[in-house]
Amino acid sequence: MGQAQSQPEYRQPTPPPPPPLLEKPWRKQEFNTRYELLEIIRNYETLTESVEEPRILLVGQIGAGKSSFFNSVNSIFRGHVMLQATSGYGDTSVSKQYRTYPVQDGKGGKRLPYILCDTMGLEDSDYDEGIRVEDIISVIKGHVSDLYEFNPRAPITRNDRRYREDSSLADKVHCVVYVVEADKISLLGQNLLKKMKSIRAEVNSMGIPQLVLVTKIDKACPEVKNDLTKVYRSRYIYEKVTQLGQMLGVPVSSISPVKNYSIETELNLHVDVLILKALQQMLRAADACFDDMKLKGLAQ
Ligand SMILES: Nc1nc2c(ncn2[C@@H]2O[C@H](COP(=O)(O)OP(=O)(O)OP(=O)(O)O)[C@@H](O)[C@H]2O)c(=O)[nH]1
Ligand SMILES: [Mg+2]
Repeated sequence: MGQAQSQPEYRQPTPPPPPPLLEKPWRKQEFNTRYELLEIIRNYETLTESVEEPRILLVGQIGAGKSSFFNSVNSIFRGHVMLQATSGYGDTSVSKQYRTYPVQDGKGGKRLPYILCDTMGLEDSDYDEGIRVEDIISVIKGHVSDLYEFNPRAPITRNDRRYREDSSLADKVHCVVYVVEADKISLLGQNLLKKMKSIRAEVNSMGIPQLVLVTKIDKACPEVKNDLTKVYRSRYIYEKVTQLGQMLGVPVSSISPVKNYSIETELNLHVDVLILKALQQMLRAADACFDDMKLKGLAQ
């Protein structure tokens, strides 16, 4: 018998990586709609007697871009980039206080019909760090008033002078927005997810709509950094948004990707359109909250 000839080892050629841009966008978005969106938001009305200004609450990890989102919305309506809420990077949350921000339509202009509520960041730790879940729930129920300084070691109590015992429907939150960084979705820690899930469970039981804002899309994908209009064709952003939807148990349709104003000094049409679109979603969600409350006889 002849010796078996050793066959040359056959190696599968490594397939080329999929192209970074999808052929079709995963969501339709025109980028020349800034004017229409501004008008829709300016003319928004709640159609609910008891509440004129829906409260939109921003919740999320430290440094996720909550304060920057308020600054971005404020900048768009002011007509130039503004840094009203303190933002930046810190070892602990830069925002320590509960802040409720109305937005003005231009300098000295009329007050726009919604309030953005900014909180201290959540920490991915088991210890007394970052905002407490109980405090977020108290905020949602309308018990916490503007300028309350969160204490990571103890939740707000009835004895605090900023505790509002009898909160009205107008004091409560009408849409909860979870803010998550696009470039950190795979890195969300278990403790942080646990905190977000317990907030979600509580908010679900209160019947308040919940949305997700994915920030820093410019940091997560170079194609998007070069051209924001590619956001809905970015394979990476699509994969991350889908993954986040599964992690938080929310539909992809409730997730809005944005880039906040961070280093720029001038407004940009494409940045504005994504921010305004996200805000429009939040106002629509608040409307759903009011419709539900009317059905339950809790609002007129
Ligand atoms: N490139 C980029 N940077 C962003 C974006 N959003 C926020 N940043 C930057 O991220 C840092 C943190 O943003 P903040 O708005 O302070 O985050 P925060 O969620 O309010 O953080 P805490 O108050 O500490 O909980 C700041 O330096 C911002 O300029 C974004 O969309 N893109
Ligand atoms: Mg902040």
